[in-house]
Parts: sequence; C-alpha cells; structure tokens
Amino acid sequence: MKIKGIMGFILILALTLISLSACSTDQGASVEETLWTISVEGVKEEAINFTSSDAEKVGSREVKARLKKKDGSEKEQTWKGYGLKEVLEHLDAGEFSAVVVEAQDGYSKELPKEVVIGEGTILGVMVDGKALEESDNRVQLVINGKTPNWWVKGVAKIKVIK
Ligand SMILES: Nc1nc2c(c(=O)[nH]1)N[C@H]1C(S)=C(S)[C@@H](COP(=O)(O)O)O[C@H]1N2
Ligand SMILES: [Mo]
Repeated sequence: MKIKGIMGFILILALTLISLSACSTDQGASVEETLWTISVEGVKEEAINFTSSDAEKVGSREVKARLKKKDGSEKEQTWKGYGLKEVLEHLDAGEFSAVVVEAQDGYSKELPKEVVIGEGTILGVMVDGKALEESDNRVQLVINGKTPNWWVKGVAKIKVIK
C-alpha cells in the first residue's frame, strides 16, 4: 500500500514536470512573440504598429552589403531582413516621395524614394547569421553602398511622406 502511494506520487510528479516543460518549450518556440515594434506614420489616420510578427508575413531577404567606413575601407556583411519597399507595400502605403526612418534615440535619416525602393535597402534583423540582440536594438536600417551614417540603428518609427 505504502509502495503504491509512493509510486503514485512519483508518477504525478513526473507528469507535472513533463507538462511544465512542454509548456515552456511551447512558449520558447512561439512565433507570436513580439521582438520589436515599429510605429508607421503617414499611411493611415493613426499610426500603425508594424511588429516582428507582421514582418514574418512580408518575408525576408538577404543583402550582401558593402559597408563603406569613413576611413575609406570597406567590409562586406551578409544581412537578412525585410525589404523596406515590401514592408510599405504590405502596409498599403501607396504613393510617397520620401520616407523618414527614426531611431529610439531620435537619430533619423530621410530616404528619397529611389533609396526606399532600392533592392539593397532593408530593415535588417540578422547579420552574418547572428540575430541583432536587444542591446543592438533588434532592427537596423541597412542600405547597401551607403556610408554608416545612413544605417539607422534601433529603428522605432517610419514616417511616410506623400
Ligand atoms: N540610432 C542611431 N543610429 C546611428 C547613429 C546614431 O547616433 N543613432 N549614428 C550613425 C552614424 S553617424 C554612424 S557613423 C554609425 C556608427 O555605427 P558604428 O558605431 O557601428 O560604427 O551609426 C549610425 N547610426
Ligand atoms: Mo557617424
């Protein structure tokens, strides 16, 4: 009787542990988890929240970007991210003349239309196989061929200018 009781207890304990670990694995693998949010202004009356989950619907692109340093040297990086042009299409932004990309720290760049629609312009989330971490602000504007001052880090806001 006593043995049965102990066995029963161990069984319940084991089942509890298994269900708990299954839960945490579920959460860890969740694609619903929002890693970042970018506020998009100038499309609708109110700002649109474009999240990492929305971005997955856009589909990612790889860009081999030559980063021109100020000392004249160049380094090549392989970036993965979401084409700015595709993101705007996904949001039904329609016609525009320019787009302002703004960071959490207030740093910003105004991109003329031809830069916005360029194949080498993406919201980068991964460089050389490594995801940008929270300390690196998760999302960085990448523009192939442009100097580092164009590469806005920690993109927080996108303003569409008609
Ligand atoms: N959010 C944000 N992004 C930014 C800046 C900034 O001040 N804030 N500075 C820009 C400038 S002027 C340069 S030269 C590069 C510097 O990038 P690095 O620190 O990786 O060399 O980031 C660019 N992106
Ligand atoms: Mo700079």
